[in-house]
Amino acid sequence: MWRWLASILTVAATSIESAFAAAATETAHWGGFQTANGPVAEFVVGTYNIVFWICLAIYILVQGIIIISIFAFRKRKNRTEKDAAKFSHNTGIEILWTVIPVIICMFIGIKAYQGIMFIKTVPEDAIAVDVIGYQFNWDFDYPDHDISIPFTDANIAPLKEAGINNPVKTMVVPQGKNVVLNITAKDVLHAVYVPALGIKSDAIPGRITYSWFNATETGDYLGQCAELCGPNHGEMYFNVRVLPEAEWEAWVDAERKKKGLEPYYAKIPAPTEVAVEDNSVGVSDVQE
Ligand SMILES: [Cu+2]
Repeated sequence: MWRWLASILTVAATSIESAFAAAATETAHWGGFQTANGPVAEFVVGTYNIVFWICLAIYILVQGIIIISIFAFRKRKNRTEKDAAKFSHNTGIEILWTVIPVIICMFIGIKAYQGIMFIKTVPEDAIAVDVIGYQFNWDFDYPDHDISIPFTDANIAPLKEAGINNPVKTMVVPQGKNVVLNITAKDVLHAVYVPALGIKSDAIPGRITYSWFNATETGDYLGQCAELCGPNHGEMYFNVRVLPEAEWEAWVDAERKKKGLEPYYAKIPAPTEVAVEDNSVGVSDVQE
């Protein structure tokens, strides 16, 4: 019996030890989440953490009561049926174990509702990217900038780390700016999933769903399809590259140049700005 108990304790100690070892690395949360990048991901991971600790406390409480009961109330030689407790109800405890779970559920419900409102309220200044899923890839179009992502790249660090060698498309976004993804699909259901940025949204044919984020750290972040959509669903990866704002603007202008379009962000020469101001005065004069 004691050997059995010792082996259980050893397993528990080993799991706790490995959990804390994982917590020490920055790349992965020991509950399974990637390091949150930006306010949306922080809200998602923060809410998960609160719920996780509540669950852990309940688990320890319930298991503790079970283990104590097994040992304290086990059958003993000098005990007979007459020694057993005869009560079947305890009003105080029954009120307590009704009220406490209600409070916990209400707290989690309110927290989840706040999260949904936060995730679904897109900031007005968000830069739009249209995301279109199809079997088995993604299109990323920038409607305000008249560009789309044409290139694929197999040489992306998070892909390499995950053992993925297929070339994938890279959505390029600026650091510290609000970005909204307008998501749809061409054929069947897909889902856009970028764990580090807190994005997970269904891509539904004939419907537009949306999701926003604001990446505070630069770098490459692995995304994938999270809705079983066919035989190559497991290879429907993409990359999100977060660039410093100035570099992103230069990238937009370079992509526009490839299409023969004027730069979007490069500064307009001073004389033109003066001319625009003069015109506006003229227009307002006419209107008056
Ligand atoms: Cu899929």
